Amino acid sequence: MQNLIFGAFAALEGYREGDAANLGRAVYDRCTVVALCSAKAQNPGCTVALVTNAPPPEPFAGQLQAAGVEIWACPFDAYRVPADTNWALAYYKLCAMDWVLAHREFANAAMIDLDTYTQYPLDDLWRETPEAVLLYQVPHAAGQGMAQAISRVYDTVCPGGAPHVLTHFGGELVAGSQPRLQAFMALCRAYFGELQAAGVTPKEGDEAVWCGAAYRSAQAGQPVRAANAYIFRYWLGGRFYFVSTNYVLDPVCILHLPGAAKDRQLKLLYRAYTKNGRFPPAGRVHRLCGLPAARPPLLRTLWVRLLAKLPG
Ligand SMILES: [Mn+2]
Repeated sequence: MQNLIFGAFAALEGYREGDAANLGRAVYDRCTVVALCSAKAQNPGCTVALVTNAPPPEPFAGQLQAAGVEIWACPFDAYRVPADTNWALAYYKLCAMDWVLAHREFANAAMIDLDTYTQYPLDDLWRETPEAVLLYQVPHAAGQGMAQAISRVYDTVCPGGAPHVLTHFGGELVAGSQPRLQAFMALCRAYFGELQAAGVTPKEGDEAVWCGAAYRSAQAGQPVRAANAYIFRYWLGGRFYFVSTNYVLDPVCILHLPGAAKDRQLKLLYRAYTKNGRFPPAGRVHRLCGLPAARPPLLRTLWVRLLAKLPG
């Protein structure tokens, strides 16, 4: 049985994407082409699919199909929250994972965000998925605003044992074997149901649900692991430039480029791909993304070596 890589995209009239203003459909369509065509290029033996309630228009649909990416229609009929909720559309990822488990056969699957670029095959990820569900662990301390909010949401549903401190997992990658994902989604459904019953709609979107389910999964002896060797968030903004040299040293497979990169770096990758029919070489992708040199600054290094040699 094949392994599956898929992305989920939903559009609903009047629904919000996230913190940033809604960017407009074409921005997401370009990202979809980059994310899924690069995933297919690096993983030709995997089924790669877009799961969506709003299939992309031309030329994007044709570009996906030409690369061997399938488009699967999945209604947004579960995990719906009020339209004005922050990250309301991101809840579709939970709906899409449920749908894939109910309607498709696969050995292992990875759902990935569509503001990503896959630079290496996921072969090693598939070695881990029979052992655990893997999620990207956001490097947030317990007191970081979003991490804390996710824990507080859990407290409202489970006051016994509060205050809980949950691990902050993002929703940019959710991977596992078919049976592990089945068990994990049962926990997601149950937790989301409890939130609904308590009248709580997390402002943190799907992440609050993944985190609650991951917390319970670990407690139930069903392991959840950090997927950080396979995907990493690179924030490329001028005020929040949070990056790592792990794009090239012990390199991750998937570059996640959230925020403004959707309409900058990923747009330029789309242009290069559609112009040349293939993605640029790795070095050019890294330069385009403004990732830091994977070596220490020369003069500072020499100066510190010199100081260390001096007696004192
Ligand atoms: Mn993302």
